[in-house]
Amino acid sequence: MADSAMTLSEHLARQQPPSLPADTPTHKNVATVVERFARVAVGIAQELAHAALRGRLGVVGGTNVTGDQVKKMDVWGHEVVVAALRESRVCAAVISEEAPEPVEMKDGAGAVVVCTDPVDGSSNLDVNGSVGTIFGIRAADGKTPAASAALGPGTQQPGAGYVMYGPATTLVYTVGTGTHGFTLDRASGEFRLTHPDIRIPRRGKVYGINEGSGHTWHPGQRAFVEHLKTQDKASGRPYSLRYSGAMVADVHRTLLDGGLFMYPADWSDPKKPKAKLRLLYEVAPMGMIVEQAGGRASTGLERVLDLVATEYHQRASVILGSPDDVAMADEFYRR
Ligand code: AFP
Repeated sequence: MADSAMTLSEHLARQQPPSLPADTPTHKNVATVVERFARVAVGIAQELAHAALRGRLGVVGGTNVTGDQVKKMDVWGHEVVVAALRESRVCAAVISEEAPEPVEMKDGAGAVVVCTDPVDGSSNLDVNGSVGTIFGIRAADGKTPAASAALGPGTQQPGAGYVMYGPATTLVYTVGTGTHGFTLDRASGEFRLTHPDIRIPRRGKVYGINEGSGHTWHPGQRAFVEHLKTQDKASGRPYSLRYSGAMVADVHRTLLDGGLFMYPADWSDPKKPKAKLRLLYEVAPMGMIVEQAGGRASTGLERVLDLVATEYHQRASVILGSPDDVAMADEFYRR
């Protein structure tokens, strides 16, 4: 890609988000958050590349609020992301996977609340697999605690994004004007536009899911995956299975190639289905990114952006990807 490709800052400056309710933050505040994540991602990518050499791999001991084993990089990632957002002075609070309670930021101008998983997929770290950073942005409402403004449906997000740390470091963001992808030029430290206005294919050929948990799924989910695996040349089946164990990597592939990423709930007790992924900093941001690329994001029973968060670390199931594929999944849930 030529050095002349647009930088992230130039691109953000050209976006004119659709008109939002009066209490939503200005585009400038949202753009500041995206730029902060870009800046911090350069440091995270560097640290990931050297983590084994610096003794940063492995666990610190204990689990986080959502029950995952905490890795050293999770803790470090949380600290650098929170520090970068504090310094931005546009954040009123940060809700992070690695902190049981939101981090309130009384010294900032406080236009936005950021929900983030600083190092998502961290169980991949010890095997040199891809990981990511996910963020969703919400408007602050001036109330105390500031973080409570993040509760509510994902349709209220003025922006969302993720960074994928793979062979290249890629940043994908949306502020409601489509979904755009950038690649880090390591020499200059700039993210440059490499994937403008990403449009997800209407249908794909690949599905990603942890099939080992198949026995716990909703009957509609089980029937749907069986359908995807059943040979039928005319409708392009069977689909292939790809699953990395890092949501960012699986969503990124789905966004570019089409198909499905699914993390369904455990329906072993149909009265209390239990999801794994987190609504505020995994499911809702990815839902917005995929919808802005022309895709769909559903639980099988409803649109994920309509799910109302009532708790900071609330969980939700998700089926996201190509619009025709997700519509087909919904149909199986309805049967
Ligand atoms: P970790 O950050 O604890 O590795 O969890 C990653 C994750 O939240 C998400 O990125 C993956 O899609 C999902 O969990 C993988 O979960 P399974 O290991 O249960 O398939």
